[in-house]
Amino acid sequence: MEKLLCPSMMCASFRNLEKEIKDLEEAGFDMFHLDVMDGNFVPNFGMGLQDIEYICKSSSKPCDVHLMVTNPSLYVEKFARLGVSIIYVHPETDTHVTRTLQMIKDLGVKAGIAVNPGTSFESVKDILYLCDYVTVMSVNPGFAGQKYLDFVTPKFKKFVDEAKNYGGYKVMIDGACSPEKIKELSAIGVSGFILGTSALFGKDKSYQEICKELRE
Ligand code: S6P
Ligand code: MG
Repeated sequence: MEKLLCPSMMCASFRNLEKEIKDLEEAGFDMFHLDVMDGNFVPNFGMGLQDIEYICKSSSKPCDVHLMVTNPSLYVEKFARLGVSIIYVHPETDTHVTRTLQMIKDLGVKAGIAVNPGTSFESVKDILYLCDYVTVMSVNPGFAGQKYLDFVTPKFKKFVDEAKNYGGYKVMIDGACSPEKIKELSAIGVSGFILGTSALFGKDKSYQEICKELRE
């Protein structure tokens, strides 16, 4: 199965963002993953509207935005207008998440949820009909460079196996996604891989070499 390889741009060098975008595109990565954090839902701050706008405008690849913010429904329209292709919201922080997911779809954007390590399949199954993508988080959201949480692994299989019953959403992994995890999880049907410090950034190899190795 074709893998969706998605660099997480909060891990890129902001000193020369334009070159980072160009090098990653030329290396063959598929989609840019853009993390937004509000210092409330997660104890950290992430990229803001201007950063997202800059990356979307500078890149010829699709971008997704991962809203790690309280009450995401207040902001989906703003991000949709910047030209992102997927908006992920956290069901844990949205009282009316089905309304938010429908709002995202009505704006012409693919709708996704990102689920915390402690959120079960059962607790979100009723909203899966509205999801085009499900990102399973294998670290607690908020920071790059954390350790993979092993207890999350069975949940990938559960979401993959159930996808056919809910309209065929795609399953992604976000958090400590190493080359070994890509191999293991793509074998069980995970489609997309969000790449930060574990597989892509801060390595001695070129983006080109890394992309080629990860595809193989
Ligand atoms: C973290 C965020 C992620 C990270 C990514 C970093 O909350 O949502 O997208 O950027 O997980 O990857 P790594 O390999 O450093 O954990
Ligand atoms: Mg993310």
